[in-house]
Amino acid sequence: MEIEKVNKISRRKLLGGAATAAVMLVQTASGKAVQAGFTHAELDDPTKVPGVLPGTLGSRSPFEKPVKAPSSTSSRTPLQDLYGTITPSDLHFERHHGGVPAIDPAQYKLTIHGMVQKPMVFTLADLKRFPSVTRVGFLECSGNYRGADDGKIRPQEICGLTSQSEWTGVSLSTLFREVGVSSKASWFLAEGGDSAVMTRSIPIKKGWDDAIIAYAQNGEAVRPEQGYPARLFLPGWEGNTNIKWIRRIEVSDQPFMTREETSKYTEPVADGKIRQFSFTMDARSIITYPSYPAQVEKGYIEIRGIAWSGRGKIVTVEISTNAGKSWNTAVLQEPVMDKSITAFRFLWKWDGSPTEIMSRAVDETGYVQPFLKQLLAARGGNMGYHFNPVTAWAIERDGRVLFRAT
Ligand SMILES: Nc1nc2c(c(=O)[nH]1)N[C@H]1C(S)=C(S)[C@@H](COP(=O)(O)O)O[C@H]1N2
Ligand SMILES: [Mo]
Repeated sequence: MEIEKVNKISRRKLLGGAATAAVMLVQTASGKAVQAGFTHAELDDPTKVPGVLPGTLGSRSPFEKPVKAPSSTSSRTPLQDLYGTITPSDLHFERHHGGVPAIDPAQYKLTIHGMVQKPMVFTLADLKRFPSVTRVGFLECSGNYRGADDGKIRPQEICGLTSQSEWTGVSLSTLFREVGVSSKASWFLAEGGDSAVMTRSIPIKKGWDDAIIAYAQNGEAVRPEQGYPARLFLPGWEGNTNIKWIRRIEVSDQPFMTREETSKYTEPVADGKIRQFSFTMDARSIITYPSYPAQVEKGYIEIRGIAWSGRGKIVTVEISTNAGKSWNTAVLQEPVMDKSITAFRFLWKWDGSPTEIMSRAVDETGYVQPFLKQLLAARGGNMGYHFNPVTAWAIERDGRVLFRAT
């Protein structure tokens, strides 16, 4: 049993008493004491043993071990292990093209120049002096799709390049007013201070609309992996345009045609042409419970999942429990927010016969999440960026849950 495993080393043997609670927490944070665990006495009756004293950092229960799934280019959020809509910051997906840079916040600068009245250089302290804004929003890499034939893939593999945070920073429009952006400007370049020096051209309209230079994430400074000390956050737009470690903005009257918007982050379409500047993330949803590797039992099952759209609010999530023959409406958990992840649920009574369950999101523009077949038809059979197909889960006779392509 799980308890036996955690019990191998006694916490008291390891630390010699409650006075060393702070030491234990430091060790826990570094991962060393995570498997240290508890004594039998503690687990049998926690009311008979004094607990650990308050410390300097909290930590997860050693019984809970959600982890990102890393590759050399990204690491994916364990969507199947999460609840609600906010991704814990240490489980936010990561995608970086040149690693995570070390940036001293005291040295950090953001330069804004080009078609402006007054080019300016802002320190981090300068950015924090401006009026601040906070909003919840999802971030999704446009390369966020993986399928498989054998069915043994989790939501993490299928679309774990989606996460959501509460972001705080200064509106880019505030900085635009400060430098006096020209009325003739139509684009700006955003440049990162990492070894990839990632650059993207963004229409100036988005900058005036809801773009944020974010220096905080979920109530604390932005994490290094997410762009510390400051990143561009463009609500609803493809992850790649959300330049991390942002150090320069150049205002212009045309796009800059950088590598990431010419050779990459473009999609083939059916007539053999290539679609460029496909900024908005289309509506998508996924059932996160039950999903692989869960096994379910006959009777009532609360189907749970998340839905989001880069175009605005989610208005409906439809659920099918008979492989798409008929659809029911899921309950959306309030608050349903603009360009944000919305949680949904649907109470289902499984009679024990094999079937397929799936979810389909509809956003406020009327856009309906497509099936994989429809997407492939529209893209001339090519896989690529901006793949948001309906995901189905096969429920086997023995209750095992497996991925099914739609
Ligand atoms: N400077 C810089 N910004 C970057 C990247 C990068 O490699 N360098 N990767 C981009 C890509 S492809 C994505 S999907 C998002 C990922 O953001 P996250 O790592 O905070 O989840 O950051 C974008 N911004
Ligand atoms: Mo990305």
